[in-house]
Amino acid sequence: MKFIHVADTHLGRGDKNVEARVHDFYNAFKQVVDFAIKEKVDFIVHSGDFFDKARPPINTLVFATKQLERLKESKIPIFLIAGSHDIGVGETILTLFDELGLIKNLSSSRYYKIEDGKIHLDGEMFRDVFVCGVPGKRANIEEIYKRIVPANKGKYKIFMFHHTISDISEKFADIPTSVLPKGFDYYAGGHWHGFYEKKYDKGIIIYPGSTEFNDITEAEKNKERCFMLVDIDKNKIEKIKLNVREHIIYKINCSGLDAKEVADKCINEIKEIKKDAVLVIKLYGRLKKGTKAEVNRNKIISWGKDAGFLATKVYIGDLENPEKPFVSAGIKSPSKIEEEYLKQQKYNTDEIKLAKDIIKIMGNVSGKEVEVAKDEIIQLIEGVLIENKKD
Ligand SMILES: [Mn+2]
Repeated sequence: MKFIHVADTHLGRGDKNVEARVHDFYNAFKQVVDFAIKEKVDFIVHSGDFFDKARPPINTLVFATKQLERLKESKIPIFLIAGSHDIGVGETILTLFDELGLIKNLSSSRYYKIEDGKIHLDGEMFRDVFVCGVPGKRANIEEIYKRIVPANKGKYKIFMFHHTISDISEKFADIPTSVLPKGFDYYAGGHWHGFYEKKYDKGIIIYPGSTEFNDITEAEKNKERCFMLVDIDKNKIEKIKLNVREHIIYKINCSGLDAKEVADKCINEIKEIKKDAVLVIKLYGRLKKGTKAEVNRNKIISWGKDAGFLATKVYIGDLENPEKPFVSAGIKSPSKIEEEYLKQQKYNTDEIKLAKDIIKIMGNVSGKEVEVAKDEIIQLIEGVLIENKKD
């Protein structure tokens, strides 16, 4: 018996200014479905973040429905849990797909009952395989794990979850690894977007990672995207590589430059030109003159377009402005001081508003909410980019 383990497909995600990137996320999932049908796997487990939002756009729903119907026609069930992105306020669209019989959402209330303070996971049997899981909620999650009692059935047992374990990263951990229930053969992880594997109890924990690059740090850390093919009888676990859009990343040192010289320096330094790849330029160092807001990003972007790149992204987060004397503090509020400082750096009113919104979000971040804050910030920035595009 063979199954596929996939996670974090984030359907509906992608750069809103580059339509092709939205299709890249579709294409990655379609590769999984094609493979499943071709290899005649028995079932699929998906560890959450199937969609990027709890209420995805119509186009995304059309795409997902067609792919799930292909699986249904081939009699390949897909067992799934809701990830942090699938869970919105109130219901998730997964309920609809579950009701239509296109997926089995094992994190829905149909699959567990609460008795004497314990959470009994009933899961689902597929022949002699037992599959169960918990949704990617964050609130009180450690306590919830401690109350979990999975049903004891099946010859081969799969536990699906959508949390980062402390063994991967203490900093980003949602749960200590040790709260995972014991006795499973395969711990199908999601939420952590890179590949990770580790033995646990008598089984193995595996995170295949996301199927596409959700942000630049993912493309920077690991060029590969994959899903898992597991042959239960042969006790064999295989990584299946996905064919995803190439990201070419350049880090360009701008120390001692005038802001006006930065664009030309970037254009001169880019030697590797690949048609249809995403070009990522990360600027760093302290400028000698001008401010980072004065870097002519549009010149770099339009050069990238002419060179044939699908998209060009220029990041100025690590670039520093020339040293300036401090603003006198007096009895002003921190917010006022931030604003004055940003004005002095020649940012315009919209940019100052964006910066203040970001500072506000970051001021409320605790370790566990980093991903949520990151999403909020990305949305803020994308919002501004779209606004500017309209002008
Ligand atoms: Mn995710």
